[in-house]
Amino acid sequence: MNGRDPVDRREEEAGRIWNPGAETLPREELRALQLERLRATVERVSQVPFYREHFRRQDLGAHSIRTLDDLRRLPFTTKEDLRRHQPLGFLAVPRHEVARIHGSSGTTGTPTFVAYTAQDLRTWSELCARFLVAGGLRPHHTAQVAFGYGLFTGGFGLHYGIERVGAAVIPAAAGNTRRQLDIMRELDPEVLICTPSYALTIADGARELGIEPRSLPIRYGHFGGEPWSEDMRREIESELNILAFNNYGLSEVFGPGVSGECPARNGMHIQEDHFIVECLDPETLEPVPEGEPGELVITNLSREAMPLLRYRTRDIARLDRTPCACGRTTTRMSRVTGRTDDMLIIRGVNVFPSQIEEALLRVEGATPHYLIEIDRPGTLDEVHVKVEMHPEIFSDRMDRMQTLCERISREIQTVAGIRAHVDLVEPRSIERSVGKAKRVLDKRGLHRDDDA
Ligand code: DLL
Repeated sequence: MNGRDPVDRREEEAGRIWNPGAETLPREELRALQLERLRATVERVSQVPFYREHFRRQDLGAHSIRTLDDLRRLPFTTKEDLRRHQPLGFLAVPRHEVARIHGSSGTTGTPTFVAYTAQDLRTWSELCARFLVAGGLRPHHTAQVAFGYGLFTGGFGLHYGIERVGAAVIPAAAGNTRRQLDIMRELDPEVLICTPSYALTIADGARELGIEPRSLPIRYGHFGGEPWSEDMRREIESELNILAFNNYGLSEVFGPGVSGECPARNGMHIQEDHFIVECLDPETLEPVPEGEPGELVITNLSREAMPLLRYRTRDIARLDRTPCACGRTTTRMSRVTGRTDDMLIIRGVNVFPSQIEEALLRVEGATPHYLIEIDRPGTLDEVHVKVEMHPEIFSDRMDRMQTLCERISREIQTVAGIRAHVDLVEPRSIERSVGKAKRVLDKRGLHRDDDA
């Protein structure tokens, strides 16, 4: 079966480019195309009261965009702006031209809706097709989508991308791990599509049922929608014997499809004919030095229904403009290392949950299933990290457990620079997500519990 293919052959297969005309466009031509599309977008959003008002005050318009540097004259758009103009206050087309409406994955606050025209839906499928093919999908393949279908953009976005490639899609949707495994074993999909944490849940679920996860038919995984680490990739790849690819996007600027990895897996190629991505210091809003981490700020270039200018994603990543071995000419972004707003400040130290995960994966016996609990019983913050152990390590021997706790605590101190109490918990005792995992329980009442 598929799972037995040598990995190198799979890497070769993943080497294709879906749309070479767009993905390998010489930089000069790409910049010219971006400029033309930016002007058209500015013209288009002059219909939107939020931008119209700003343009009027600043005396701006499509005519003001002479070079790409003029992007910096355009206003930022924030999640709060979208919320203030709900529902659909950013619509740039008449309502009857809207073909679909999705929404943010908000767990709190007002959900924000995003709209698409029929043309937007075609563009979106193209964007997803590109990264899916870059990561091995072929027309003769079958892909199982274990993302939520609904307002969340993951399920439908990837679904239509797969169809665009001409592959078969199994819209399994999120959850019911046992059913996912049954489907997988009956239908032999080569490709699995979900959040990275759910991929591990599927592997765990298989073991529980006495199925060796590596014997499952899948060969490629496309994972996104939440942060994950290089260590987690290794874990997923070895558990499931697949090649795992990262892809990034957010509903406000389309959904999945902003960027995705090629076989070099050295950053995600940004689809720059459809987006301009800036990397800015979140305080000064000036560009960070080349290659430094900063907040990604995204401008839509091709969207009809709801193009956004300079959308502040709050995602922290680095940009890499050096050429890639795959031949694509686009800028790459690193993994998202955190969000400006999931950044925890613990006793004055900035900590991202992804750092805790990195620490856990360095310790044999710990799993990447964890929950960070922060409290402030007196004046100082206290951190407890609940960590699930591998079943074979879990034992009644207090001394062994104590040593493991200390190891983990030391690693957390090294990676994240904070002292944390580590509580080892039984395998499978931390609630599993079928979508995006919740990693933080902040009881201090300081951390804004936002969506995404
Ligand atoms: O999560 C879109 C998506 C679905 C992307 C499926 C990839 C695959 P939202 O629900 O609006 O949209 O959440 C967007 O999720 O701002 C990031 O913080 C986070 N995120 C998305 N992809 C990644 C990734 C979808 N590959 C928010 N790595 C974004 C890290 C990611 N974080």
